[in-house]
Amino acid sequence: MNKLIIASALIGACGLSMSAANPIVEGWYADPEAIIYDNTYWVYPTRSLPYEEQVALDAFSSPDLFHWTKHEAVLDTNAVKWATKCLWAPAAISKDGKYYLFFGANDVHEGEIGGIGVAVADRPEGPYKDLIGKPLINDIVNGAQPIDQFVFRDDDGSYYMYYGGWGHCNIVKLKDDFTGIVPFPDGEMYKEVTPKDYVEGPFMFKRDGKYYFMWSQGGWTGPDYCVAYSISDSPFGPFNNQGKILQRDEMIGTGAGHHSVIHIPGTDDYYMVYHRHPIGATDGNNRVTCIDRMYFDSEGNILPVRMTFDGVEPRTLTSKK
Ligand code: FUB
Repeated sequence: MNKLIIASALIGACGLSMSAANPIVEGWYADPEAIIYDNTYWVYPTRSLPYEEQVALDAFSSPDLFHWTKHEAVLDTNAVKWATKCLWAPAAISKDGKYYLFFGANDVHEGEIGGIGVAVADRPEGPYKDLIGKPLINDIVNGAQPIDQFVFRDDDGSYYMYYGGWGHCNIVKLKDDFTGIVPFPDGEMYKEVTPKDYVEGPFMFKRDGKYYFMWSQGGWTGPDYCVAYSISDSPFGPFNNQGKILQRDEMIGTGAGHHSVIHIPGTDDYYMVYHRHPIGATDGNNRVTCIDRMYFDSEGNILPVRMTFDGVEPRTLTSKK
């Protein structure tokens, strides 16, 4: 029995409140994408290892944000003939009974094969197979490295993908079957939506009719990596930088960023899932995945997220997403 389970049993027996510890799982994991599938929380992170060793993605599932089960190598480069390394920052979404993982591969540069791919499975735990046998986006457009995609479903049923490293962010519209991208009404395929100080790791959610766009700033190997955000009336922006909401805390961790957000259906409760460097980390890849609560003020602004070692209280789900 692991230490967390013993602790939870003891605390539960004493009638005290308990919370899951941060980091939520053992090991170096970064860029966590969190999503709810059928009352279960799923987290799909990057294995934070040297690039050549990033040849698979693991997933973690939980009924309560406390007990996590590891699903090893849900996507492997063996299933993606064009990908050899740098499996990065998956974006998870389900549609029409299928589960999709959009992923970055190969740390692509101009003239190379790689970029953003898409894989599909019958279950959240995979195994995921390459959907189209080639990258969905290989080219560098508007200066954006094709990595760090996030897939957002708007209320009208449109699927948009935000993506981009190297300080540039594009939005594209996905085909209904996710096998490609389609033009916008003005004929453009890619629109740049880069906010001030943006570096990578975009994320979007909608609350009370407003579009909350979030991203990471700074260098991910260093201590100042952080998350900032913008509120807009449109999925296309403009996205004015409204400030940092997750950043280093010398008592807890540094380089906190590349996050995602969990919204509990039917509530106004939100969680931020992110990675950070433990205090004293010596390698840029020393990144661990954590969860803390995210709150809003009465005007809808996001309040700075307080990083903790305690994490969040266990929470089971009752409604379907
Ligand atoms: O983990 C690989 C890369 O590190 C991600 O793609 C970036 O966003 C950064 O977190």
